[in-house]
Amino acid sequence: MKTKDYIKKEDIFGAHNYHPLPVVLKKGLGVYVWDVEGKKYFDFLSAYSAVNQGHCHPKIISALTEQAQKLTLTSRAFYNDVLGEYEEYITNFFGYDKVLPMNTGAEADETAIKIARKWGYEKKGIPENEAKIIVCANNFHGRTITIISMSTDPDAYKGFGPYTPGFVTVPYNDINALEEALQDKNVAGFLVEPIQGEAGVYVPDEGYLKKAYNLCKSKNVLFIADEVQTGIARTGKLLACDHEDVRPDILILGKAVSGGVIPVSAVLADDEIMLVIKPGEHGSTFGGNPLAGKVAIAALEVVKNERLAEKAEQLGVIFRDGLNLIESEMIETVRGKGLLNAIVIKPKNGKKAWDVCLAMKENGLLAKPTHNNIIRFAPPLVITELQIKESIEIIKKTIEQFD
Ligand code: IF1
Repeated sequence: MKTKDYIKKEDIFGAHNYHPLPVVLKKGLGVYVWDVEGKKYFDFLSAYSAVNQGHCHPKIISALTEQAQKLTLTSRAFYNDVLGEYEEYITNFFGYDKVLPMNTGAEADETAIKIARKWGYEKKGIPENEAKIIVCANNFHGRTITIISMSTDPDAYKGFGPYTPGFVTVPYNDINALEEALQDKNVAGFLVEPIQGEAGVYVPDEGYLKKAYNLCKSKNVLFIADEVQTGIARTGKLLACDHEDVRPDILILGKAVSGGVIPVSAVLADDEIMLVIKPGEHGSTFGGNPLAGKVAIAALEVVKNERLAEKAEQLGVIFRDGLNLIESEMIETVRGKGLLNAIVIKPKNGKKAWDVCLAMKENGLLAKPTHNNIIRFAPPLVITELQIKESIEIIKKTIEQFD
């Protein structure tokens, strides 16, 4: 089968809920992926930052295969001999009393919302069914009905109503708007992405998160950080909130918790908050399974042992400097933090970000446009300085083809 045959099969038998770049991948190792024709590429998407540790990291894969031969799933109806070890590891790793293990990012966001609402009723004294969660315009937290209910993007919510009530939207990076919304005594939590990924790698002003956190504290409101995309070393610190020394009351993690190997997500909080959830009130069949536990421990060990946060910080500077040196009127802006970056493309002769991504693919680098004119660059954090420089050359050469 050739590329077009694989694409045709998906088109016939799969729902049409995606519009992928026309490349069919069959192998990945570290920062590289290979397509079915044998062509090699730099992966500058990393499965939307799930593969921070690089494709098929040998340590993570060996944890996977070892545990897969012993025990994969018990459900939470019984104890298993890995979950406690994993819970101890991840809570120590991020510095929280407790973890609630789930599978996907959306589930973890939903979990955080449930915890915040319950906390609002039991601890803050909000009248039953009146809790509100403040969210930001242009957020992305996943695809469930409740999550799209807090989206401001018509592609995400239109046609899928009726929506879940209980959300208040404020503009992102607007501290005054947040302060005003916090006047409402029924607010239980403020849910925020430290950098908005889907919005196009939108980095808020320095100090925004810290001020937002302090405002939340002054109103007895939980500061809930969705670090599904920004967490686990991507932005140059273990968590993007670490850049401002903010410790979220509820921390939401997903994607790279498993290095992109299997779906693993996690919600972390201290006892005062987490213990409002009682047996039978939340969970999932796969959440906390022993395979996930072993994979996540290995994936987090890689982050620490290979100093991926420090690498992301250093290489991010080199990468943005390199992009800023490209002289082209097609590049309107370069922005980002660590190795979560984006360029804003100014269309030229009808050529848009999509065309640039197609041309980069031909030149051996994979990235995906968002919102028509933005290209996100997020390579695996195991990338070397030499590889970063090679990548800059590919991007430069590609952009220059349009001049
Ligand atoms: C898709 C975007 C990225 C997320 C944050 C929760 C979730 C995500 C901050 C949900 C998921 C994804 C999912 C992916 C595309 C993608 C994405 F472009 F849509 F915005 F990464 F930038 N919180 N992000 O970014 O996690 O349930 O998917 O595990 O194909 O929908 P999930």
